[in-house]
Amino acid sequence: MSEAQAVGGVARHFEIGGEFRSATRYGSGHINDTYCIVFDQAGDEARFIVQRINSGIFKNPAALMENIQRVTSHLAAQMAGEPESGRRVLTLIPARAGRAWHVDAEGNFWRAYRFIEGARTYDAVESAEQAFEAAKAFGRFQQMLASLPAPRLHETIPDFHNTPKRFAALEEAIAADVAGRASLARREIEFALARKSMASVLLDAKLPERVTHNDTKFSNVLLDDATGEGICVVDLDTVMPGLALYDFGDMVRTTTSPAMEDERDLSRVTMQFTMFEALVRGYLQYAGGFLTKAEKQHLAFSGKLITFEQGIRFLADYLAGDTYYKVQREGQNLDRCRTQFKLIESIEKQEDRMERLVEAIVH
Ligand code: ADP
Ligand code: GN1
Ligand code: MG
Repeated sequence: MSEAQAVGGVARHFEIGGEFRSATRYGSGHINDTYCIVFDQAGDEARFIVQRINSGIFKNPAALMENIQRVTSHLAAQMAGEPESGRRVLTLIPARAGRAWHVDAEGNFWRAYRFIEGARTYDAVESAEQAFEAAKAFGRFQQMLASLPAPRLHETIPDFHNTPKRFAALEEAIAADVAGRASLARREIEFALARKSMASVLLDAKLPERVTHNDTKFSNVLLDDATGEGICVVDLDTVMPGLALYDFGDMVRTTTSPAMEDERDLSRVTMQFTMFEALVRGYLQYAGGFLTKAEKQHLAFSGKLITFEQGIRFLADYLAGDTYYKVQREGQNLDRCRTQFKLIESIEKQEDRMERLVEAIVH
């Protein structure tokens, strides 16, 4: 059976009417397997997103899906009555057996969403307007979820943004050197070790816990094809308790440089100040209303920290022999680490100016 036929078999377990036509791999995520599937519904083609959840990484997919059900229902209720409200939040399609997910014969967890048409994601930012729109969408996402009723969301990956623990994991990976690659990454290891002291800064800053997205990379927000508006935040697996600045920091990491995450020409990797300014202004459109003084004071720093955290995660995975992130080629995780560290160097050259800009905007 082909992969497409297998996904078609899975799709039949969801409340989708019509005839299955095709399934193709979709997107560029590093963790789950995402497919775009097409059904013929009385002569019209209807698209859906079907995803196999990576249960090696998400140890409790049922709890994860409970989070997503609660979060999407809350967002939908908040936006009810707005123009195009159905395109502004992901809509889960229930499985025929009644739950929000389907478990296949091999024990894989699957889910399905309505496809949001007329919008797309980008792997790299192309304009300051895009950066502004993405940040506005993520800021609004946090704002709407501030009123999510109790109980606290499940932590789908414990200590996900605990940078000191990420650093300790890197130190272990260096010591173990299971793939024999440490000698190939000597410069990167040195770069990371020299910056250890930054790891604990956000955790020590006594910032409030909020409901956050935790994976706000630029390819996780759909921009409307016609208007450019950041119409819908996707990839909700890591929505859980966190710090607002994890989200802002990941925007800076992924939406200020014009280069791809695994770019090998490092001269292309740079923190573009105009993009940073657009992110601050876009994010604060909504987040300006609820962020505390301490959070605002750490906005500029958060970009450097999350870029550092991501760099050491890629480096640790390279040293471990590529067990976490999908790779298409040997050395890709090291290339990804290098872009992160190059971006940190670029941020380090501009951080005074970044701090001054934030201060001028928030005061
Ligand atoms: P991953 O965890 O693998 O990154 P995502 O949930 O981010 O998976 O989905 C991968 C890509 O699929 C996204 O970047 C986006 O382009 C697209 N996508 C996801 N959900 C939808 C949807 N409901 N409608 C349209 N496109 C979507
Ligand atoms: C992973 O699933 P995806 O590709 O959006 C990762 C993020 C990283 C990102 C780096 C659950 O996100 O934390 O920042 O890769 N997701 C998980 O590109 O680890
Ligand atoms: Mg994604």
